[in-house]
Amino acid sequence: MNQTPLLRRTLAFALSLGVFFSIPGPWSFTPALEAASSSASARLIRSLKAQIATLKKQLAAAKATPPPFIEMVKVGNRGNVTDAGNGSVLGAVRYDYQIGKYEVTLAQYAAFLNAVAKTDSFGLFNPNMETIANVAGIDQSGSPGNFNYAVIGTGSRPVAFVSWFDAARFCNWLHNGRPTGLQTGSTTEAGAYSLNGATIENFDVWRNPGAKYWIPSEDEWYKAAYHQPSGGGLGGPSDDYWLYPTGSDAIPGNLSGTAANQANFSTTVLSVTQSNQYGMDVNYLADRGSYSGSASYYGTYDQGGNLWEWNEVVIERAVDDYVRGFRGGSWDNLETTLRSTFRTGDVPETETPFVGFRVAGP
Ligand SMILES: [Ca+2]
Ligand SMILES: [Ca+2]
Ligand SMILES: [Ca+2]
Repeated sequence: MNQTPLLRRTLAFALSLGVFFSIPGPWSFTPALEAASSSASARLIRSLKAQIATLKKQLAAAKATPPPFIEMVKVGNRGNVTDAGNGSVLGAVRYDYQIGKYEVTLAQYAAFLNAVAKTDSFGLFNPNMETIANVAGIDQSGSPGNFNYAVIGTGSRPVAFVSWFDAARFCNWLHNGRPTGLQTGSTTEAGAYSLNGATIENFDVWRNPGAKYWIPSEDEWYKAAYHQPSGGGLGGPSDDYWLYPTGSDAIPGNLSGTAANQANFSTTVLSVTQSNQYGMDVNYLADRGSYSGSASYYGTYDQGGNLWEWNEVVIERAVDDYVRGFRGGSWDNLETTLRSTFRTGDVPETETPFVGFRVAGP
């Protein structure tokens, strides 16, 4: 073949990209090519180069697919034992599942509100999301039927002032494919949980079979936070469970950044400001994953601190005392609340600047 060195290099490059045979074109490897004039070769080279450039752009675009709306991590090691070393019956999960890498963020919750809370029938928005500067938040504008929502500041901080029911509705919305519309059975009221307008205590709500997103069970949340096998060279403590969700049995610090065993909770100083002075106008929430050296074994961030996180468990169940669990402590709490041994909760309609949530899935 009388191809020029440049043409050979170009063809070799096309082959190395694995795209050679997908290049459409008016050319082919026939004896006619050998007879082509040098100007024809030059045209061919230009054409090939242009096609390769187009293909490279298409490849890059294919690789740069946007991240999923909710980033999840896999929690394997199904059939693990409970945290018996702590005298706990929690932590054993018989199946593989996924859990949110981060708490649900303001940006995600604002997208939810813009999709299904133009008319906010079931109170997904709480005005405190806008006005309580410590955790703000989300701004609501417009009027009923035309509400609009915008993130205040960075949207990577977690959303607070959400009830257990708000979290359940968010899961339904994800389950239903993030639809837009009124708060109905096809958007927020059915799917992972059959809510049908429920917003207050003393109402039985359980995860439906086939749910695609849900509020983690207490065991699912606990395992993702504290479990790390000791066997098989997997590096966990002898009883397979850490005391803190930062992969440690030692009391964490509260410095953001790459240092190990850190979280957004309160020591003698508040984490975000590193000051012991509380300020009403200060936002004390950290962007998701800010304590980047402190992931759990399964790769979750901020299970300890930032905000407490709702789980599915019913801790108390009486007519006037119906309590759902949350775990992990918040920006305003001490390290003891981050521990696996610290279990608490509140009536499920409670909305505070200390409690948010993350989602789980199959
Ligand atoms: Ca609400
Ligand atoms: Ca342990
Ligand atoms: Ca948290």
